[in-house]
Amino acid sequence: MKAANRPAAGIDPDAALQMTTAEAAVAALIAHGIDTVYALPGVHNDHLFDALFKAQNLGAQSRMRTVHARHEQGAAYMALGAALATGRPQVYSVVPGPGLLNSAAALLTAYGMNAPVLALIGQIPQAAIGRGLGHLHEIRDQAGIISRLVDFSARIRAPQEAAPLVAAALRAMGTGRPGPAVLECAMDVWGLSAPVAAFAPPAPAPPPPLIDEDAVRDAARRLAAARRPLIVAGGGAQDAGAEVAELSRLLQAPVVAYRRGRGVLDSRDPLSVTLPLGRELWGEADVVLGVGTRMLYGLTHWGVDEELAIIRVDADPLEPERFARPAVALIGDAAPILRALLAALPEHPRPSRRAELEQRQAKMRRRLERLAPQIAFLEAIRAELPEDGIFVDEVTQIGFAARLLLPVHKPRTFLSPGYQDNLGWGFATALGAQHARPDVPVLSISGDGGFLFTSNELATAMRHRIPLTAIVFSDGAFGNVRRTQEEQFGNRLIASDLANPDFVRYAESFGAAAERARDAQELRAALKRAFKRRDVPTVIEVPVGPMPSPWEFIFMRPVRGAR
Ligand SMILES: Cc1ncc(C[n+]2csc(CCOP(=O)(O)OP(=O)(O)O)c2C)c(N)n1
Ligand SMILES: [Mg+2]
Repeated sequence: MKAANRPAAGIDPDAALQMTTAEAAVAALIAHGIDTVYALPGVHNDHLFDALFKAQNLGAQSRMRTVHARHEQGAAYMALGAALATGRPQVYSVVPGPGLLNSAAALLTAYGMNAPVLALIGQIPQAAIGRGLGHLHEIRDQAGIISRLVDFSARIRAPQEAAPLVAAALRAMGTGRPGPAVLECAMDVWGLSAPVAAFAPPAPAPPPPLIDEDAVRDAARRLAAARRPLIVAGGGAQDAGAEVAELSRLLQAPVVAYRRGRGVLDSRDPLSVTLPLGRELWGEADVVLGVGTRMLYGLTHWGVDEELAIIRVDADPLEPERFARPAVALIGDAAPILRALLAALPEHPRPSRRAELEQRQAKMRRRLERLAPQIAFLEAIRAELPEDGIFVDEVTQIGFAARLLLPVHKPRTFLSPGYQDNLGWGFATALGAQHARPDVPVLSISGDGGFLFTSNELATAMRHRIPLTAIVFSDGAFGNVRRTQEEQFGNRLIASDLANPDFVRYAESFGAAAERARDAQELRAALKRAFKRRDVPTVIEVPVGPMPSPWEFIFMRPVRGAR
């Protein structure tokens, strides 16, 4: 029996057992292969935590771990990081009202990133929901609020509903466009006890959507005839790295990636390009193949015209037509569709574009030398972070530069928040990634602004012995905002200077290892030490000055269409 389909140890799958709703929900999660709940408890969820207590003592194969955080956003970001690093669904649980809202930025980010995160949210007593009596943590229309944040949500109203709703939520999270889901449960319902089928077998996965063979042939014909094909890879291509690489080789098509698509094609391949060179190539392309990407930059910044045929591969049937109807839309998971496309493409060798792309990469690289201070730090990071180590990006100067310049070698090793670009997501998300992937080093980078959003979770890293390495680039400012005020608002500086703690002493006060690195060389040495520590987190403070702006390489003028 596969690990994911196993009933909890000692449970006869066919017997009905007296169980609480909470116990049934936990047994169902375990049966679906979930092994961790990131959580912050409270009275609404007491029965759930009691069920989690009992589940931590089950046999090694069916044990559930509970990892408690110090703020609900920390718990939710940790689940998000674990989901992104593993590609598997992850769970968090918090109290209703303020607990839900505290976790909402992470839930929003999970939605934007199509990340399979299941939230178990408490509720006031079932009979009081909707009456506005002022129960603890009551919030008006919690179910309505949730339903605007995620695509699948439901309330568990009885013990017998727990396992089927867990199964339905997990299935919805992995069907079509993946994404988060929420299950609510009233505080008195978690504790209700009834005979429950001990183990609801996971609902069979719906058959994958049939691949539209006509559309595949059409796409293959267009790509085969293209003179300057280009591939744009997004987050939806992360599990199709081999297929994208093969298509790129066959077509000699460069692959553009920015935030979520980094690592799909190894940066060492000269056909692997980031945003600024991607824009040049977009201007020359006759056929663009978008794989698991909204293609926002191409479609809305760089421009489209009649000469450009667009082919979209997307798990979400609504996505390809959002901006404009593409020449061809292929709906479903990227890997099987690209395999069908590869099978339909005639094998006719094209002249190599390797030398051309090497030369153009070198030229672009010379332009990007403007970002020299950032590049020096990124070189130190790449030199020490192993190929399969995970880099967690932030909304900070080094992060912006990393999206353009950090070589990324493997899928799921560059975690970036996508279009939410929400400051402060990084540290707690990285903590979840490191918890779920103890086998590889995870590196979080933050500015001094973003770090203090969730740095309280250093206490969680200590409590659960998570050996994350975190760099804090400290410029005493919301540097990105300050630069805008300097350059565009007559140096009228407001709300952008920061009073900081001593980050080394701050981290040490939690029991973490900490040091200060004054330049790229010192950072490299500090990283070498940090990645060897596998028992405590490490914080490295890097004091920095203002850095050159990356924005000319990100928000760029159109290269085609109505300019
Ligand atoms: C949730 C959220 N709030 C506010 C912002 C706006 N914002 C973008 S960058 C930035 C400043 C970042 O400061 P810091 O983390 O110190 O990085 P630095 O630019 O100094 O390197 C702010 C406030 C945002 N992107 N997300
Ligand atoms: Mg800063």
